Amino acid sequence: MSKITKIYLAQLCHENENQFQNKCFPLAIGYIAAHLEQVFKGRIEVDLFKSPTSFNTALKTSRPDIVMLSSYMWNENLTCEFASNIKQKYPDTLIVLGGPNISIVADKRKEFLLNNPSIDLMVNGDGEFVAEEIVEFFIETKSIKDAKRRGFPYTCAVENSEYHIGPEDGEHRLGMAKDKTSMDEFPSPYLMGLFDKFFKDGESPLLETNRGCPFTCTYCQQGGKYFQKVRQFPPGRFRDELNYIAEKIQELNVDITMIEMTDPNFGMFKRDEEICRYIRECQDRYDFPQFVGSSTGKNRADTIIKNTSLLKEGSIFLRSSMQSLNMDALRAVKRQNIDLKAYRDIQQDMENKNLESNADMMLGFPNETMESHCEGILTLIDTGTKEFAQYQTIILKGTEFEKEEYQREHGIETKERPIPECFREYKILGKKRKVIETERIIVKTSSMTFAEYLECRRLHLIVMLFHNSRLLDMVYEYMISYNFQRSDIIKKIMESNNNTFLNIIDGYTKETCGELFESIDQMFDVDDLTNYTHNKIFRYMAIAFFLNREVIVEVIKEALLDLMTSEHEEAIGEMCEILFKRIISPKKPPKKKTIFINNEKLIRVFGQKVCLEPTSHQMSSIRMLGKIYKSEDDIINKLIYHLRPKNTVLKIGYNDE
Ligand code: B12
Ligand code: SF4
Repeated sequence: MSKITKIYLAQLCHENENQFQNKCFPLAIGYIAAHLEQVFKGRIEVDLFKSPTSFNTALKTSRPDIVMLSSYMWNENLTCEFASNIKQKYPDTLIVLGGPNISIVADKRKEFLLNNPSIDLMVNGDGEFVAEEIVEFFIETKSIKDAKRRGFPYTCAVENSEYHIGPEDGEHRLGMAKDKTSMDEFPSPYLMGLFDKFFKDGESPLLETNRGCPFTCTYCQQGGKYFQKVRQFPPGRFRDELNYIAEKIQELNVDITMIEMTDPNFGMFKRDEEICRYIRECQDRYDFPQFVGSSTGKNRADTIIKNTSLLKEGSIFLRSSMQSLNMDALRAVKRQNIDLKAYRDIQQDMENKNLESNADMMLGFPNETMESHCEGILTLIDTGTKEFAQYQTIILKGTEFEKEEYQREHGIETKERPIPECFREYKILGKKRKVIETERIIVKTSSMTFAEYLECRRLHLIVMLFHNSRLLDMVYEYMISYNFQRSDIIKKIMESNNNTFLNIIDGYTKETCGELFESIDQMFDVDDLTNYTHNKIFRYMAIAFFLNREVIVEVIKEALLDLMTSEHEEAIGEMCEILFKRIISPKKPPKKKTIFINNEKLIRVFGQKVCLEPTSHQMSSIRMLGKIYKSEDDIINKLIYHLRPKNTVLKIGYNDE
């Protein structure tokens, strides 16, 4: 009888005190494992890992024939550490690295492989069919040397960092290869039970209904030609996966309330109507998912709104990824946005349908200036954008941005920053290893100085505190009824001279600078990196909301008094008392409160009373995260990162809304 080939697939995630840094199922290795199981039924044995601890335990007890590792920017160094230690212990094990975090530049791939000689093969793009070819070959030959010489599609080895691309480019790709399992027949890791062991961790199931993106953004790994063709899984498969997940959650009685969609443009396709209908059916039957995390499409807003409004109210966030409103910057990153008038109409339509939206904005694009970046955010605030994801541009592997010529052309300068919660000392196969993950972010370009970059970061914190939290909702309504714009108060807050508030902002700016390093080597010299590895904006949000709540409300009051005439003083005072009560306390479960209004001006706008109330998603998040992040330190440094800004204040309703 021939020997069963043992394959370990690991999509590792940093863990601290048994908590994972990112809380999603390891979908990529699930797909690869599902396909391999189907093809090599009975000839292989697969095991999937997300936890470095479990992976380490498994490796200590038995030798795998093949190890398949997924590389993302948040686990690259951890993954390479494992690869190196596995190779030392088991030199005959074939080690294959894949995933989105692989350079598109052949020289850079070569450099990486030279630095990581334990990695035998490195695969770019879709992994399923290439993994099949590699496993098939290795079962036959058992030779690492031959596997490295063989030339699998989009695969390289240190001896040859150019890709081998076969006569048919699409032959190794799911949904493009002729005579291979099609999208319709492709096995689901959920339905095969491969993910059953991950439910107990209480993380969000990741689901994919399509793959590929028709857009071409140069800072994004999905913007390359390789990803342009969108391939779709049948909706029925998604329905079955969702119901399977909902039933598993009930059966195991675990606290999982949300799913995360991987589709780069969720809701944008006509057939997404069916997908959304299935989500709604599941919500009605199982009260799950209470929240759907997704990156919604970049155009066809009417289709997206129509489709996603089928879901339960408040259970999805639409992401209007604007990134920038500066045409020169957009041209430099080959991105097209919808025009602002259409965007405004969409915000209005979403408001009418009670849909929440979020706009992605990126800092650090070529040709972007401090003025255009800040103006862009303020303009979007006035169009009714409820929340901003304010990203810094990272030089990601697999994108145009990583090319030296592109960086030179735009005067791009970068710094290394430790990724929050991705730092720890591990014991890997008996050896102690300090592992740090970093991101290389743009802090200066030909059009923006470093000082201007910091100024933009200060605006980001202000937007996070006052706008993203929804704390100003009531204030905005009041201001608009007196013909002010929302951005007027944000501009005033930017000019605030409240001392305690300025100290908070200064602390944030100092720590923002302090977390920027020239290289990863410098980080190893720091005694305790813990203080550098928390997301600064969320840390300062916790400092502001949980330790300085009265200051935050004071700043709003001062800004309003400065903006509006003295006849509003009483109304402002009463409104600020309500705002104070909206901010949750991390240690007390939030409760519903009804507040009667006295001031005539306020009554005219809001009616006789307001109701402050936690949403059910907020309650369950606070319950779940409260069990994990209990210490003062964790509450300040980690809680809001996972809770999300919107959940830091109670929902507000007017009269009996
Ligand atoms: C879901 C998701 C997340 C989740 C976490 C996902 C997780 N736990 O794995 C959340 C929401 C937390 C997240 C956050 C971020 N993400 Co994200 N995310 C995604 C997303 C949308 C889906 C990932 C996925 O599961 N796809 C489906 C699977 C099947 O595809 P896949 O991962 O590419 O795997 C296939 C191949 O790569 C290959 N493969 C993978 N592993 C292996 C291994 C072997 C051996 C082989 C042969 C092949 C192979 O085969 C797989 C099947 O075909 C992708 C974009 C996308 N649509 O893929 C971005 C993406 C992974 N994210 C990205 C980024 C940049 C981020 C953020 C930094 C964004 C930000 N600025 O904050 C943060 C970082 C968070 C952090 N600090 O940890 C980048 C990563 C680029 C890189 N070089 O690593 C991506 C690719 C998007 C992009 N903009 O380019 N993300
Ligand atoms: S940023 Fe979004 S739209 Fe642009 S290429 Fe990436 S996934 Fe597609």
